[in-house]
Amino acid sequence: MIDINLPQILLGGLNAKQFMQEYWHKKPLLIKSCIQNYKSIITKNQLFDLACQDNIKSRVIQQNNKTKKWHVKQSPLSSLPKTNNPWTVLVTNVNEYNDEIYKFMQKFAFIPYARLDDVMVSYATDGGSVGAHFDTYDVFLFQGMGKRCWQISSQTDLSLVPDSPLKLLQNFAPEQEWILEEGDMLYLPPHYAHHGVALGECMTYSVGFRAPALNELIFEYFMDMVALLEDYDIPNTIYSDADQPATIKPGEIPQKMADFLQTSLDNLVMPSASHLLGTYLTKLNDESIFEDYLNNTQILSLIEFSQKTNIINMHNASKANYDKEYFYINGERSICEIEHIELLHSLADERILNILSIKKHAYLIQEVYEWYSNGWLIIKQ
Ligand SMILES: [Mn+2]
Repeated sequence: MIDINLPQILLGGLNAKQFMQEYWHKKPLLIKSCIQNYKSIITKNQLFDLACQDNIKSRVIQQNNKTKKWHVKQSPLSSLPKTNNPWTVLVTNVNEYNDEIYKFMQKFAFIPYARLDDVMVSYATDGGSVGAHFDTYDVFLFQGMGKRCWQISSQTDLSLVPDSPLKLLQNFAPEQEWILEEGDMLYLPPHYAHHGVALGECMTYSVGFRAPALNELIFEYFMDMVALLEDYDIPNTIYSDADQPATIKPGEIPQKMADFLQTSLDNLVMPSASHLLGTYLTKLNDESIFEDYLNNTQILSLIEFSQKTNIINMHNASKANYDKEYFYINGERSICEIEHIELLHSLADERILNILSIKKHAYLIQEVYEWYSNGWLIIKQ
């Protein structure tokens, strides 16, 4: 785990505690050379291969040199542009497909995984840009290969250019400008206007965070409720009213009928907020990644697994978190028995588990084995 009291080069000499107190979700921070002896994390050819895979979300953004018109193409991409116009390719969730990018993302584990979204990697040709815009999330913009000029503004006018295929600011008024070189990083809180232009070929890694919106959560909550209804044993009792007296107000809903429903509603066990968050936040981006993994991997039997394995890791694409009662993994919930709490919490926090430590817990090893057979946990060679 990251020592949150230890000054970090990644944060320009601040420790994680200071960064969170002073900058996170509040104001921008520029960090020069945030990785010692920086070496390329992902090459442009590796990125191009990912960009053109069917199941990966990517897009190409071009701006016409003459007309200045923007053109956006969403994945699936069969090829990348061969043009003199400046263009950018952006690939999302690269952390799920590339071990080095995954490791890079783990440097930010001083922020709850519940907030973490993904690492998007972009490649741009000289002059490539996605225009002046703002994002609704916190982001660390790390400069990989090459250089990019960033302009930022604390402006509150966030009105957008109408009828554009891109979300572009109508009145961008830059206040600060920096040239980011390999290994530099810029942190931006949400709604901070920014514009990055590639100076020569360049690659940028965006560690993006998500913050769930209440309307989305509440919608999800009720969608979950619908699914849960199938598991509920709802009595199909039919309203009966042998005691209904004759009425002179036939238009009035009988109180007894309202009570009939209300009592049953009150008795329903509603999922807790934390339960919803656990399953919602661990929902997978792309399940096919596990199918691909299982197709190329020899899965051990339960006996081999418990005898031969020492260390098991979360697959890069697996998501896990926990609350006081439950452990959530890839959208599924499982109860944390008291004697397993520490182990399951460390699996979610550290994303690694020592099998020796769970050998004496027969039930837990069964469960962990099931996750392993789903491809959710893996044995790294
Ligand atoms: Mn942005």
